[in-house]
Order: sequence, then structure tokens, then C-alpha cells
Amino acid sequence: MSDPDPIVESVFDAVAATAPEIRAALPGRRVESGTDNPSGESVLAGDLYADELLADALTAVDGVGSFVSEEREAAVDAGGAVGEGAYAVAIDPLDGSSNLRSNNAMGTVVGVYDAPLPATGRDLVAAGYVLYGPITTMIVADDSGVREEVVEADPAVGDDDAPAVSRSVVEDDLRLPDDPLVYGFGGRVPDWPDAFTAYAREIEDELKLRYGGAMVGDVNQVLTYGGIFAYPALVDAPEGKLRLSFEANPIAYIVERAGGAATDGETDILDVEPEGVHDRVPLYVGNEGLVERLQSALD
Ligand code: P6P
Repeated sequence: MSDPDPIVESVFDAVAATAPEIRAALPGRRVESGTDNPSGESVLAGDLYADELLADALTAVDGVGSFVSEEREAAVDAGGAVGEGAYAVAIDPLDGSSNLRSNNAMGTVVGVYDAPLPATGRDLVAAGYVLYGPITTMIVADDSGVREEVVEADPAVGDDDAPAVSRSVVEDDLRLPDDPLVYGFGGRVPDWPDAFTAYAREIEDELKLRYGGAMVGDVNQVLTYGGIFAYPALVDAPEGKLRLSFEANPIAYIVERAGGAATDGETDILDVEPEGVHDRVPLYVGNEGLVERLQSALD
């Protein structure tokens, strides 16, 4: 097993350190901010708070050269030559923030790229996500594999300004179970293309529905129980909904390192060539056999 990359470790230390503050801020930030993000989606106060906190934390990390967020049009220069020793970090600060009103799972998605953005997923050196569920967990994937950690504020170590956090590894070699159990498909059924609808009908007869409206929560179900998650191409939105740089690529990187597969319906997600950092892409991700069946169904 290779030694951990010190910059990657610092990135996930910074992300973990913000988790208790983001979680504690959510109850008071369930309202609309009155603004839209570059993808044209309405932004909650929680989105903006998480984005600001993570921008401050990540741009302060030595070795982070630029920072890209779902909530920002362009990259933030953090100093350092990306691709020449410094990394570009792309985040979705609060994935699934529409779940804030309904008090359901949400999370933060992180991709660490060794190339200026927009870049393909092959330029990822690490990826992960924080999941705000009944407990706060963090998934971290790098070239040594995938691990799951529990993240907790640790007042015994921290101080009033920035409570330190404890990171406890609870699974150090996370692998997709061989026998898939769950599925979750986004979008409205009438908007699914016929070929995907036919595939969904097969899967519905085989697996159990687990769809919570936040990608990180739904993907975590797949990583835990085996299965498939998809936000498919839609009849009126062939590019789907999820963004490549800070949603699909990091998730594809994580699931492929856990033994699964990820596609846009035609090619491996990690090989999709983006034009811009906010490009959308259909995402089908999970057990290899289920993803291969999906690709055949869409051919
Ligand atoms: P829908 C959250 O807004 C998100 O980007 C993903 O986390 C999630 O998978 C998807 O959108 C949910 O979209 O259309 O089901 O609300």
C-alpha cells in the first residue's frame, strides 16, 4: 500500500474539520437564499454557508492550487501551479440540500484533481464525501482503496473558535457487496427514455427501492448493500442532472475503487471529456454486472 499523499490527507482533514460546523449550522439555514447557482438551481442559505466554510478551509491548504464549487461560476485561485505539484479541488458543498426542509440525508462531495479544471476523472488522485445522516461519516478513496470514517466534534481537543474533530476509521477496505440489494433512480418516470424504463422494470423485480433524493445518501446505500444508483438521461434533458466535475466523477472514482463501475450510458464516467466545470452528465453507478446490463439496455 502506497504512503498517503500529504496534500490529500490535508484536504480531507480540512473537510472533516468543517463537518461539525456545517451540521450545526443547518437548523438555521433551511431557507432560500434568493439566488441561483451556475446550474440555474435555487440556492439555500445552507448551500452558501457550507460553500464559504469549505472555500476558506480548502484554499488554506498548502498544495491546493484552485477550488471549484457547484455554487461558483469560476475557479478560485488558491496559489500554486495545478498539475505541477498543486491540486485542484472540486466540491458540491451541500449535496441534496433540498432534503434540508424534509430533514433527510445530505452531504459534501469532494474531488481532488491533479490537473486544471475542467478535467476528466482520470486526473483524480482522490475523492470522497461527507454524509450527514443519523451520524456523520466520511468516505475517502485514493489509489490505496476506499475507507469509511466516523467524524465527530472533539471539544476535548478543539477550542471555541474551531472545535477539533476526531476521525475514526470504521472500514479500511470498503468493497461493494457481490450480491446487489438496492436501487435508486432519479428523475420522473414519464421523463425516462423507453430503454431506461425497460431496464428499470427489470431491476424493480430484482432489487429493493432506496431513493432519498440526495446522491450521497443514495450512493452510500449502494456502497453498503450493493446495487445501482442512477440519475439517467431524461427525454427532455439528455445530459441528465448531475455535474461531472463535483458529483459524477468523484462518485465514479469511489465506486470503481470499491470494485464497481460507472458510466454515462456509453463510456466510463472517468473518461468523459468535459467542456466546462458545470457540465452535466447522466450517471449510472454500482455493481459491475448491473452497469453492464444498463449499457446493453441503452445500446
Ligand atoms: P431530484 C440534489 O439536488 C441532486 O443534485 C442529487 O444529490 C440528487 O441525486 C438529485 O439532485 C435529486 O434530484 O430530481 O430527484 O430532486
